Amino acid sequence: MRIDLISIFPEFYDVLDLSLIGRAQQDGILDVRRHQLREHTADRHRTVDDTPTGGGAGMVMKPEPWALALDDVLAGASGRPTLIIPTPAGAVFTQRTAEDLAARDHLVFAAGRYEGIDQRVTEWAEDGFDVRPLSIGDYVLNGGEVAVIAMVEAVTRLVPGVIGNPASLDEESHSDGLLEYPVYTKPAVWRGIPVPEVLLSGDHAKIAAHRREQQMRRTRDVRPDLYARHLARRGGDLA
Ligand code: 6GU
Repeated sequence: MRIDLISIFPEFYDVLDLSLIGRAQQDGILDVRRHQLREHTADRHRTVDDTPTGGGAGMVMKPEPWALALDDVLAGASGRPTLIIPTPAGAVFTQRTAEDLAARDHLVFAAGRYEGIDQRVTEWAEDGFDVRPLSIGDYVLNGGEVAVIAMVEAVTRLVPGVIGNPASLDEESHSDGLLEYPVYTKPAVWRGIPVPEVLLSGDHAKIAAHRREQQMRRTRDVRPDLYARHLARRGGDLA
């Protein structure tokens, strides 16, 4: 999978050289390319922002540097890449979004700063890209970079070969609309607190039933919104 990251702070993305994503790059599974948006400006100050048309607080990212940067990416692309524009005004990125994006060959992330990118860039980009404005939740960040890192991590761990043990993807939180069950390791009693006895029984059916119940309880208590949706689809409410 090819991933292009455009930002005025491409250094944010240095963390992607660590751990599993760093390894996947070394292994040639991921081709991550960082781009400095300011390289697509022509003035002495390398200006990327301007005042909002119509007035108001803050600054808006000028459209032209984005068009030039995106045209550069397109020039080296084969098909029609997916362009993700991180914005708190986007549709919410979920595990389903991650699964959808993980099946694509080429993702481009355009991280804005300030109050966002001139809206016409979104419209213009539809010609060459499948454009997806996405938010990572209902709160505001100073810029899109941290959101991009979260999305890149959620997407790339689903790409075959990035994670050593793909079975670990099946039982995790959100994979089936419920939160993950609590996990334990050795010792069986730690600082006076025992692990649930059933987990030591060796009875795999009983363990699976226990874990399912824990998932349901946790989801009901912590995320009633997810629990209601789960019940509507699958039924099986807790006693
Ligand atoms: Cl994608 N960007 C910014 N700036 N803030 C956010 C966000 C994205 N998602 C939630 N808050």
